[in-house]
Amino acid sequence: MVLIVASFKHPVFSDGFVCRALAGASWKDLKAVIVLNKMDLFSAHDEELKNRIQATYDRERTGYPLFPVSCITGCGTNELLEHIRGMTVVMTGPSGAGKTSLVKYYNPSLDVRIGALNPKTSRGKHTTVAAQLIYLDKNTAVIDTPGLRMFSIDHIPRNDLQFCFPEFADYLDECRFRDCLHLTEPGCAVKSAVENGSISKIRYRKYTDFMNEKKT
Ligand SMILES: Nc1nc2c(ncn2[C@@H]2O[C@H](COP(=O)(O)OP(=O)(O)O)[C@@H](O)[C@H]2O)c(=O)[nH]1
Ligand SMILES: [Mg+2]
Ligand SMILES: [Zn+2]
Repeated sequence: MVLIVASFKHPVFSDGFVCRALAGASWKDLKAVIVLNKMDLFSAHDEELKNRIQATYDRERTGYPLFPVSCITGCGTNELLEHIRGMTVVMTGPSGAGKTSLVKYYNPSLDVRIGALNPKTSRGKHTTVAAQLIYLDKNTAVIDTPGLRMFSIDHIPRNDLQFCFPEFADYLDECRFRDCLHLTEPGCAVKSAVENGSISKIRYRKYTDFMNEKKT
């Protein structure tokens, strides 16, 4: 299972990063979970952003659980731990999102380095330089990995990217053309689902962005 650790701010939440990582996990048939860290920074005017993120990755549609957590207050961390108990999971996420802090939260005696954020850009500084497997209890382990600027999905063939967006699945057989790639084709059931709100516009937009990036 992959934990995609993103902070809801500092650094700013990136749908691009999260959607790439989700697609990458799906391509390898790995389960994925979204961890929305730094909820201690939440204030009243962040309500809209939080609702927007939760709607975009809505579990009913995408199948991905989302855990809002904070490594400072500990909120949400028990629910997350229950979800991963007994498994070995790998974390990925932008530099500075708080991956190492999360392991440290669960395992305070651990000697790991936590990075300071660049005060100008709120970006992380790649403090974790190698992957490290840490046991949280006898049967549960987390692999901390170096932060990434970007998660590449170049290895996913263009025609297969559609299968890496689980919420498209119900519509794929209903497109007019068998080889529909859900871009500009007429009679596309995926696009109709986006228009009537059954598929998130943001998720679909990421799909089209990624498709346009891919040449073949
Ligand atoms: N406010 C707040 N800051 C956090 C939280 N988790 C991590 N940080 C801070 O974010 C920065 C980057 O953390 P780090 O764990 O090194 O991120 P990584 O690059 O994803 O491993 C550090 O300054 C942490 O103290 C959190 O839940 N809330
Ligand atoms: Mg780290
Ligand atoms: Zn289509």
